[in-house]
Amino acid sequence: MIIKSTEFIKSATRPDQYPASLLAEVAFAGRSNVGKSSLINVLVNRKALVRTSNTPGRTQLINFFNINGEFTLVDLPGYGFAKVPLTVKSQWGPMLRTYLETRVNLKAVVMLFDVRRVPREEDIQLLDWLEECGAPTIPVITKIDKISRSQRGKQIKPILEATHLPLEAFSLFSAKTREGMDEIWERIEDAFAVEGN
Ligand SMILES: Nc1nc2c(ncn2[C@@H]2O[C@H](COP(=O)(O)OP(=O)(O)O)[C@@H](O)[C@H]2O)c(=O)[nH]1
Ligand SMILES: [Mg+2]
Repeated sequence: MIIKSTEFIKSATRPDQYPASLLAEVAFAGRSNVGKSSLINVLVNRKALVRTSNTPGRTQLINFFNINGEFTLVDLPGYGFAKVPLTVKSQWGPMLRTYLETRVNLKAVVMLFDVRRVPREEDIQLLDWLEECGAPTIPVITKIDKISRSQRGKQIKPILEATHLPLEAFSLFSAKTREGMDEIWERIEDAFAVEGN
């Protein structure tokens, strides 16, 4: 993928605030601090198109970015951060489900898993919602640089068990080394290419 331009379009919580443009769209989902924003920045080769953070749980908006004037990347709000107020927590599910159910131009959702963490109930819940929404899921195990190559199999096993997905379903990624970037782009481009999806 050659990136010619990147532009923040807007933030939204409700469908009437989503961009009217129905360009092909790919969204990024996963718990707070898993590395969604970092993955997007690596994919578009920009240091800070999307703000990354050590204070997870802040982004409770759906953020839309236009790429090359051709398609849209969507940074979805994270979940699972203990310090987020309960009111915000209770809004997260409906906000996300509404987006997944109503966004007709959604072509794929990249779902991230931290290689060092065992998936929790919310992750599995989200996977179920993604399955229902009709757009294909692209599962990614990220922060792969944090563990040695020899530890990979052992670290990944709990993720495979919890998600019931085979190893081949996952792309392995590191925002630090950019390992896996080309493969994730290929999978996104494949999803864009599917007619009528
Ligand atoms: N070592 C390493 N750190 C990462 C990676 N991806 C994200 N991070 C760090 O994890 C933190 C959260 O990342 P961010 O992209 O803001 O997560 P988000 O909340 O899911 O958007 C930041 O401090 C990032 O620098 C990665 O692949 N490797
Ligand atoms: Mg983020």
